[in-house]
Amino acid sequence: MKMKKYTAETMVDAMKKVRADFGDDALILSSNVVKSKGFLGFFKKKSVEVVAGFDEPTLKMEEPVLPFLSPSFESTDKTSIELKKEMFEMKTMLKEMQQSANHSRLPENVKPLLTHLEKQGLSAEFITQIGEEIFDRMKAEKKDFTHEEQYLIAKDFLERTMRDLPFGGVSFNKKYINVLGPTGVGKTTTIAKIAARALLEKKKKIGFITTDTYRIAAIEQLRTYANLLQAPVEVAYNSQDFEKAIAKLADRDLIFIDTAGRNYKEVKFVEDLTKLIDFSLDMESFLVLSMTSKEQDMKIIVEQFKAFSIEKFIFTKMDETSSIGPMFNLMKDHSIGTAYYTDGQEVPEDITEADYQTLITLLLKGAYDA
Ligand SMILES: Nc1nc2c(ncn2[C@@H]2O[C@H](COP(=O)(O)OP(=O)(O)OP(=O)(O)O)[C@@H](O)[C@H]2O)c(=O)[nH]1
Ligand SMILES: [Mg+2]
Repeated sequence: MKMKKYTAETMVDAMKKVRADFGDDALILSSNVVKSKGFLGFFKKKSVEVVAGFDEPTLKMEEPVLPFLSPSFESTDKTSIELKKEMFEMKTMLKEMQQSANHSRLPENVKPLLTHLEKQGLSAEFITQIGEEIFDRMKAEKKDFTHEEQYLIAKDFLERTMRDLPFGGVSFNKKYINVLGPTGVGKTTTIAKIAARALLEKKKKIGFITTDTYRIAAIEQLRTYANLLQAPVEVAYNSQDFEKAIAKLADRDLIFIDTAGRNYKEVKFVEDLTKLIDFSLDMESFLVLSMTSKEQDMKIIVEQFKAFSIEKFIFTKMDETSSIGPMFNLMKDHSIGTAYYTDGQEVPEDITEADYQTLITLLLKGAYDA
């Protein structure tokens, strides 16, 4: 993979540069907003730093390659996919070895807890830290701990890791609530749930803008919810429409922005968003991820959206999984907390404002079930 780092004033400019070099198939490997120090805290400048990569096309099978006639075949082919795969496998193996070495230092009665956390999909690093903590405390107190005592240590460790991150639903301090995320994760349904609660429980005047104009059904889906809530919907096909929608909904307390689910691993779709939505508005942006997605894919999506100042995550489809470890891994790795989690299709019932204590209880639940 070819990689290159770009710095630009805005995400849009950075994306343009990436696209000029690598085209539509570029992958964003990381993105960050960097602030220059400025003079005595004045003249601070924000810029966006993006690392992008491009996978070079590998050998096509139909190419007449005769390995025995070409001594370099094995090595050239290996440099591409094979090597990357081997590296990945080796890293995974090393991690597992390190982890089991750590586990083997621990007494037998700690294993059910660590095995439970593994099943929950908590990262090896996280589990090792918890194991170490229990081990150190046992050493210090020169005794084995009961399951209850271990549970409390794990709970305490998880709480310390999570307590400084932001948790809880919309703040109601910002007028615009922007909901982003890949296809089909539950963005529109979740918007309807949050909006209904804002209207029913907080008596807010709500409105909607949808920028999801790729499918007629998407507009209709949002309209159906908006009609039930007797709230206006504006459709924005381009940035001019978006500005007009903002003006039309000026009297609203809260405006929910629904976006199209696209394959956001591709730069061009992320770039489309920046062209359409005015991210400089007084806006809270949430990234919606489904707990049924693969963790590796979620990680890439989070990287792609980092420069959008994601306030918090929203995790959906909790009802369709029994392992919620990846949620903790993502929060810890990116220092982003969680606003809500959803656990069903019913609007507005199936949504809960997240707090870390409840999530930790859910993660540890069943640790000692035989
Ligand atoms: N089981 C379950 N299903 C959910 C949950 N949230 C949403 N869904 C379902 O997931 C499907 C997709 O939901 P949408 O809200 O249309 O998802 P979206 O992200 O807006 O989809 P696109 O706009 O196409 O990207 C629908 O069938 C929802 O009912 C949840 O928490 N649990
Ligand atoms: Mg949608």
